[in-house]
Amino acid sequence: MGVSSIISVMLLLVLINLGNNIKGIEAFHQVYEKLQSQSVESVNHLHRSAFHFQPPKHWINDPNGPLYYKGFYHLFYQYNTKGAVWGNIVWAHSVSKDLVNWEALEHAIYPSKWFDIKGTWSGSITLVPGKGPVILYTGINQNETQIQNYAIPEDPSDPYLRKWIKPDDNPVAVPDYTMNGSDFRDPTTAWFSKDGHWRTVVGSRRKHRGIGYIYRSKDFKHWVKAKHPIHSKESTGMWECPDFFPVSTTDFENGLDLDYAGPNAKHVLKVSLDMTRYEYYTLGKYYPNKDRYVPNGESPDGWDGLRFDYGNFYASKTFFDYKKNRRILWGWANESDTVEDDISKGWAGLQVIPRTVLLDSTNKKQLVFWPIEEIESLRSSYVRMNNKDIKMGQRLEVKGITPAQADVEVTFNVGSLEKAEPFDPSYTYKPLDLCRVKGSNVTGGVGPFGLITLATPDLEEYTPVFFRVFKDTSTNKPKVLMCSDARPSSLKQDRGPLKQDRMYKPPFAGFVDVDLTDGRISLRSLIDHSVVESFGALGKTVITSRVYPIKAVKENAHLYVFNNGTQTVNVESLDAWSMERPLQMNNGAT
Ligand code: DQQ
Repeated sequence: MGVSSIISVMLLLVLINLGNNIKGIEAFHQVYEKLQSQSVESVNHLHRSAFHFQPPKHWINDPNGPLYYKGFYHLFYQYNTKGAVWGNIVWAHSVSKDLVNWEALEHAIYPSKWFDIKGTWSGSITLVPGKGPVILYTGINQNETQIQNYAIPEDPSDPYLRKWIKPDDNPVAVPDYTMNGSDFRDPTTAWFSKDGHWRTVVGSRRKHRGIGYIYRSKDFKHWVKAKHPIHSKESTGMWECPDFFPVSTTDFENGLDLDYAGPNAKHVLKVSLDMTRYEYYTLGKYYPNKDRYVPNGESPDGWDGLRFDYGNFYASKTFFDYKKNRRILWGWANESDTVEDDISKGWAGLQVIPRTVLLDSTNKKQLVFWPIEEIESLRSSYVRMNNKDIKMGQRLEVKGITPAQADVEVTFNVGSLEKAEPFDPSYTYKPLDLCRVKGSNVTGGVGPFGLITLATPDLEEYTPVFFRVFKDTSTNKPKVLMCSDARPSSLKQDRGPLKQDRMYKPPFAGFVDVDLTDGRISLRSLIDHSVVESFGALGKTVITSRVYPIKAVKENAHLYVFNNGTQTVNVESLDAWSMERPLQMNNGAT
């Protein structure tokens, strides 16, 4: 092959890879103008989640706000009032005392004024002393320009915060001549600094450079753009839903509020990339005097960066929970079914189970995420397995619970790493490519081993979540891959060749930073009919997947632990629970 053919092949591979990446999680709310107001006749419950946050029908996307206020957790979210695809977006509003049961309230914000007549898009809430909660959100004006507005509660003493006013002195920030009016959105929760200013970050881009503009205000009404963005990065495209917050480097139990300015903290900047439909974050240092954030360079600042979740998860947002001193993450998991099926089932999208966010105490180089403890109140029937060896090719069924609606925690011990396959660090393999090639049935040395969720007994349909342990040939240390593979999840046929007519069944994957010195690695999966949220090594690597089996549904779904590696793996402990439905999940919402 000549040099030019080699270059063409390489280019083709890059393009294919780029195509795959851009396809990403297909999370984006595509605009289907004809479909967005198609009313929902009835709701199909086959794949509806039981204990995840969902309204009774219609489309949802980004979590907005969240806030703890006067005894209630408030969740706002982007919601189509008229149908099951993206469109007609309002800020829907629900409240909860426990983050498990939710009461739907009237919509908080909807297009009604010149400064948001064409859209009320994502934003945040800040608790402003003396004023109460203030919403910052993106409004779309008549010219389709994205501008930033504020809204205040009609009655801040109402713990439900039912009614919101959008004052006439809006907008508070408009794009200037250097900025792109169609890419200027999603203001973050603001933080107060010692210099007497509030600050917020608004996502944007200049050509292919993703940008976070920082704005300052003394009174929360007049906002001035700082001279430089807080941070920007070439080739990352539009930054949607930025999130910026501190984490403690010494306290691994509590979260920090945004205005924390003491020692022993790092900052996190997360952005949601419109180009790839994935998110990534960096850890770094915030210089308040310069209005700058500088990533610490320990992880990539770009497409290959660390992720809150390596699966179907987007537009996420954290908030500080004053009740329990923790930082909580919400994120949206879109459908990956066909558009026609979304419409016929009458709903699309859910919010993942809220997760606490902390710096990883073991390496201090990444975050760890864990489902909020409140979700455990839904656990009912319980089974346990102890000290069971699983030999190569073995699969043990977890019986006695409802596998389609379950919480399962398992600790594996892999014993020796002698048989682990070599991992050449010079491979440019991305975890996703590795998982695509080394699926759950491809025999390895140590692994693949893990859980088989939403399965038929003959494995016609199944969603495996598993680890595969390699040995880094340069350091001799383990390199652990975690996969959640939707490829075998459903027998359902595509409706046609177009993207919208195909179910998206990707393998999702990430590496897990563990040294396995004691041989142990844990896996927890929350399984809820069409969503599987998995937490590797106590939340170091998290993967959410959406799947639509047609046989492995409800009481016909099964759950197994398995091992397809030559090395026997020990299940030190496995605890599994059926999960109940919350008593109240947005009943009666419109
Ligand atoms: N969704 C909102 C936008 C945001 C995007 C519109 C992210 O504000 O950028 O529904 O999913």
